[in-house]
Amino acid sequence: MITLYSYPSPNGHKASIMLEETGLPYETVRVDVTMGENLEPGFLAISPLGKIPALIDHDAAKGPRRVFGSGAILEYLGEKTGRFLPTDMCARTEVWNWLAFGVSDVGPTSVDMFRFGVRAPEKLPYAIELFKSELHRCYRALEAQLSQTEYLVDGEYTIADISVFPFIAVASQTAPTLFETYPSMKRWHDLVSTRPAVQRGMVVPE
Ligand SMILES: N[C@@H](CCC(=O)N[C@@H](CS)C(=O)NCC(=O)O)C(=O)O
Repeated sequence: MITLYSYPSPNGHKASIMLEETGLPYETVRVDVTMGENLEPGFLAISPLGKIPALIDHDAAKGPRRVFGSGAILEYLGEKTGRFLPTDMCARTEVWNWLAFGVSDVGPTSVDMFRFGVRAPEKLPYAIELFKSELHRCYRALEAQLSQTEYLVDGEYTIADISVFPFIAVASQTAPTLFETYPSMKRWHDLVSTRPAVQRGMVVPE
């Protein structure tokens, strides 16, 4: 059994999509980050930064094991199940490239855009323009890749797709005209969206 600690958000959804895709048995503990539950000592012992997602694998070799952060969770579950992670070294390296892109580029830039464009009480044009331009830099990179490959890494759905998809899904909802500029990104988004495990994972926790 796996215990997933999460909250409805793109990073949390990466973990729940992967759990749904692999079919591993899991339970979900909702950690309300808006109420500070993520900063309680019990959760910090699992996720030192106090961020979701995190999980405990109670069936790991050598006893229960914690895994925190969406990238580590995708990699861990990919290794544990041997699924959505190619064995061929060339393809595997490409998976790492795009997995890291999801964790270090499109994810944080989307969050910064939301913070400075929506949340900030004072709107700073410099910050808004900077993050907008960085976000479109990410989208251009995705568009270029997806105009050549069905999924992010060749014709195979992998943890790289899961690492990026939830942020593109949210962006397409908040900016309905986004896909007019990025047709290949739309094709890929629509393809990934049809997966039943993705649909289930995107609503965990409720
Ligand atoms: N690098 C982490 C980032 C996780 C993250 O930013 N989680 C947010 C929710 S999407 C969070 O827990 N925020 C609470 C906080 O920052 O206090 C990952 O890829 O999972």
